[in-house]
Amino acid sequence: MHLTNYNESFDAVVIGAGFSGLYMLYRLREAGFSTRVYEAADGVGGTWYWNRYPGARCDSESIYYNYTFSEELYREWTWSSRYPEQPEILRYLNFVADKFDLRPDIQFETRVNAAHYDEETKRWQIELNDGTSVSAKYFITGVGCLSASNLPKFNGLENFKGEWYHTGHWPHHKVDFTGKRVGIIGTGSSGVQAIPVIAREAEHLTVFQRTPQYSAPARNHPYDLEYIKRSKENFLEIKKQMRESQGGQPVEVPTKSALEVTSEERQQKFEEAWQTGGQGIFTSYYDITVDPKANETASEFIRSKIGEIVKKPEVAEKLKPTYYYGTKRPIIDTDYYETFNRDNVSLVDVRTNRIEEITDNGLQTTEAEYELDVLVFATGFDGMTGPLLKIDIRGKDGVSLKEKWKGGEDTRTYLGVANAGFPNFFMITGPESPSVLSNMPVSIEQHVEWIGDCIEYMRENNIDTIEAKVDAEEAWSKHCREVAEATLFTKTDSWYTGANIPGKPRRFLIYLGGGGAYRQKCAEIAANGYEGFSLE
Ligand code: N01
Repeated sequence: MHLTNYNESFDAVVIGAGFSGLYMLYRLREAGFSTRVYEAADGVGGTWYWNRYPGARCDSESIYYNYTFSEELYREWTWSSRYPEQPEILRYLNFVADKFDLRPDIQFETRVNAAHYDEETKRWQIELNDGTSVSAKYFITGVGCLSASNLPKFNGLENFKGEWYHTGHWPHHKVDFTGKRVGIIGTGSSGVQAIPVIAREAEHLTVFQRTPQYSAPARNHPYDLEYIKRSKENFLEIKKQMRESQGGQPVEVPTKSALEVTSEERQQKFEEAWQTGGQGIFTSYYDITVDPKANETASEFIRSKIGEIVKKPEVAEKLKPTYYYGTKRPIIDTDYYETFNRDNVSLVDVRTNRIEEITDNGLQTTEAEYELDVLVFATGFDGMTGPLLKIDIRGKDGVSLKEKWKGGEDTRTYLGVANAGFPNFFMITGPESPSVLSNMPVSIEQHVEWIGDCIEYMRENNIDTIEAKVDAEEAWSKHCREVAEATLFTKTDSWYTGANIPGKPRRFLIYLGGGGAYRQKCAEIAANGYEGFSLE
């Protein structure tokens, strides 16, 4: 493709109007760069626009799951509860868009099909799905890590006479389950949130489970006004702690091994975390995700809780996971295991009772046919690289990102933000950055600010292009893999490793060195004149 008739040209084009794109637009516009955001949806919100399934809510505490770049914004917005539901988070992002008057620079209902780097003009040529094209000096993706939904290829879906939905592309109208026989495939975070809510409405809910999951109670509750007032007063301290912390939340860093304490002490700690709700078990001891024996203590604690909660022993057994706890995203729930005590809920283990096909009337497994009126796919996403590879992104010599990453066999980036061979292209929370194993808004802000500073630096120093060097990229990618290999994360099949997508090469693409340390590293690289980059 060589586009010459640009409809418009900008300093920067950003894809996506979620947490990433909104702040990137604000940051660049404040610095005086002409910026256009393209967004496929008809509104802002990104993840929180699309994931409207019943029960969708955040699993980071709300007072930390927001922007901290503006104290005024932090003080103006008040969260209702510890883990607010999707509509409230979407309202927040709309509030941000209105407060900073972002909409005039966002073109909605527009997809970027392709972005090609033109070596002559040193600009990106960006092709949109309406047939027009624009050009930009800087091309920035804010496409998220989990926006390419995964609909597994089940034979016969086209014959199904009922309604079907994917949690990641939920319709905007209310889906009424009343009096209906509903089936749900998938028990990750989305399934675990949706199952209790659908079960309360449906005539019958059949849960098709491939891998049982560890989940802990969220113990969501409304915030009291005094707590909110204190958090606003302590804004600067909270912001500092979030930015310096390992995971983007002011959580006490565990200093003890699960194996150096007595079993009574450990049990008490896990029990306290269980009663408090949230991710406390995951952060209880420093070796939970690195030492199999330490991991087993937490895994067994949750399995024993499942045994206590679920009344039918054969159902409880099916619900007990065996993989290393925490190496798939630790889930927090409201009444998940309890839901399997309801008379209108049944559990099918599709590892032993395999799904053969979707039929006109429901779902056929190797053992039975389940008649269904509604089928819900809570089957997740092609994570990390999926959203980027949906776009035809080509750098120097017309090489595509897909080719550069060898179809996923050799995905490598510099800092998760840049790619050798792709000048002036930045990825917000790209592969090999802390992204999904940190509190996303914090990691997003760090990338946006780093990219914004970099672009300002280029303007001040009359630099046309910035491009990651091959050896710097190689070293970063190797470091990323070494850190991951020292943990149990790489030992489990999960979307973190790409194992959820048939045929996707297995590669762990999240930087596990900690958000605070990563932030420092990025700052040092910038302070040293963008070490590891060629600037021309
Ligand atoms: O997706 P998942 P998700 N046949 O990949 C099953 C974030 N998130 O949408 O485990 C049968 O975790 C699959 O089985 P298995 C969060 O980061 C956050 O739930 O692969 N089953 C699994 O059970 C999360 O981690 C929140 O064996 C099939 C399920 O589908 C990420 O998004 C809320 C199958 C997919 O689980 C993804 O979560 C929601 C097949 N062919 C999501 N293919 C918050 O709380 C897949 N499965 C903020």
